[in-house]
Amino acid sequence: MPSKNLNPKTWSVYFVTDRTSSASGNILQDVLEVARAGIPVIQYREKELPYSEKLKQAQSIKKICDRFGTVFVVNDDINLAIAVKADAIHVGQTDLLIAQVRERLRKAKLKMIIGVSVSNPRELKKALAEKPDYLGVGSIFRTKTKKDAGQPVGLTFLQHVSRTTRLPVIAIGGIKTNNLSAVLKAGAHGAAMISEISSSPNLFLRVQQLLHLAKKVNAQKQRPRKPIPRLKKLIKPKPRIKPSFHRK
Ligand code: TZP
Ligand code: MG
Repeated sequence: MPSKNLNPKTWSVYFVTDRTSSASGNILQDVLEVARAGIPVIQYREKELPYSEKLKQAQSIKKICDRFGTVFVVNDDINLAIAVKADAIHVGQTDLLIAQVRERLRKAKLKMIIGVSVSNPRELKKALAEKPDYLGVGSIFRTKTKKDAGQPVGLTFLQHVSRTTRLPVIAIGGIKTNNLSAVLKAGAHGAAMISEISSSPNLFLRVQQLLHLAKKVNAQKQRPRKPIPRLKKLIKPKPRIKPSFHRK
């Protein structure tokens, strides 16, 4: 099994499943394409499905993720996350408290990365006190994918979160190829996407393009800025020649 990169700061592009936004309608096929393209992380997020069906799908996705060295995250459902031995669990504000998640993991003798969503300063304060392993911030832009996403929080809030904490920050909501660069420049370590990936006619290519772009932007962010040379030193002073009538 290839090793997985368990540092959320390296999760530049993060795929979240959603059968209702999938062009193929087959999330296992989507997951396979996305994993094959080298995405570092996939989250299983399927609402309103019977547990037995979710379990079957999650088990298959876990296998694909293990085969490609992709981190496997389960959304919300701690029972499911434990049953499939996910690498990580992501909880929203209305889901379990992180303390409860930790207690369940301790009893199951499992270690998982824990992510939590924040969409305003109050939630940020609460989340920081709970000490998760990473933060999901959003919805950054308007999105049709999550009906109850509320008002977009925008790049300003994302920038505020990134400056407030040293925790890894993953942005979500309305992120597309054409705004990914702005999201990463605002301080996010990575961007989670549903429709931009799942509604693409070629998921493999789309993910490769997104990864390439994220790598370029993140490399620019990390490069130390060249100090601007002092102008004075650059402009050599012209030798002052006294007008000849002054010379003796
Ligand atoms: N949480 C906040 S916005 C969102 C979730 C799950 C939906 C993101 O979907 P899309 O299609 O990438 O905007
Ligand atoms: Mg949730």
